[in-house]
Amino acid sequence: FRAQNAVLQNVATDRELFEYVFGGDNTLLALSFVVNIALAGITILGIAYLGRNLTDPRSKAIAMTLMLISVVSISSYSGLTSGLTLGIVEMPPGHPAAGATTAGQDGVLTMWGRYLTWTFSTPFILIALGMIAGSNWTKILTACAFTIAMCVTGLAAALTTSSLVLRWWWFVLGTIFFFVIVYIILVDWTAEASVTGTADLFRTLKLLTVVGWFGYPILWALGVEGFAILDVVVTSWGYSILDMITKYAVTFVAMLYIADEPDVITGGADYGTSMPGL
Ligand code: RET
Repeated sequence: FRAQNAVLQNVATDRELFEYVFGGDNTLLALSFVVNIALAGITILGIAYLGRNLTDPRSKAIAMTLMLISVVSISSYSGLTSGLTLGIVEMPPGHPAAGATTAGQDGVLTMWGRYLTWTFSTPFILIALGMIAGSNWTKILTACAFTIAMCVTGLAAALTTSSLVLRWWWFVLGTIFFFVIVYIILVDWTAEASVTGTADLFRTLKLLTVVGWFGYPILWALGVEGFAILDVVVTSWGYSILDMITKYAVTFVAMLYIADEPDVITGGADYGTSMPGL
């Protein structure tokens, strides 16, 4: 019981974490959260504006899916900003940041809310990409299941304090799941997009997505969770900038295209958006 109590006393509250981030010396870290709240808000409004004249049911479904990416994002960054989804986590023996202290407590600042909310945002990115490619639900939902698995293993890797080997084991598992997604995008959806008539749009989106998504595990490994080469401010800005590419840039590229050429999608699945007989 005494040991448990000691652990509990070492748990930082959301208010302590909020004060640590916004209390003065960490303005850059705070900005890396707040900027994305603004960008997600602008993106939601941008989609509403660009999509105002859409009539094609499949284009509307894609626009709605794109909007949900930023709906999750604005919530995710609100969680980080409020301190609710931040934590101070002690690294296991052998980790380069073992023995570190943050805000007077043992451990490093962990933005675990990022890994949690990727679980909800990345499926919408993949649903939108899969629909643009004209793929079927089997492949779209397979990609979604693997991205959820990938993000949850990332969360597990970040929060595991029992052993260094197990932290990296989670990371390896997540990377294997990631390769399944990369395969679906590069092989299946690329082929399907050329049949569907969206090859040009898909090529741009694929580039932004695959290159952007590779940045996340690299940043995880270099950041404070991994080899601790980058400090938490650089890591956080890294993720925030990657989010700008993989979410907002992808959204605007897709929306501008769909708003301009609503009948661009000529083949592939219709996802139940059309009503037979009407
Ligand atoms: C983790 C660690 C485990 C191994 C791998 C990872 C990959 C994460 C990725 C995240 C993408 C996030 C996006 C968020 C947008 O909202 C979890 C870092 C491979 C690819 C696009």
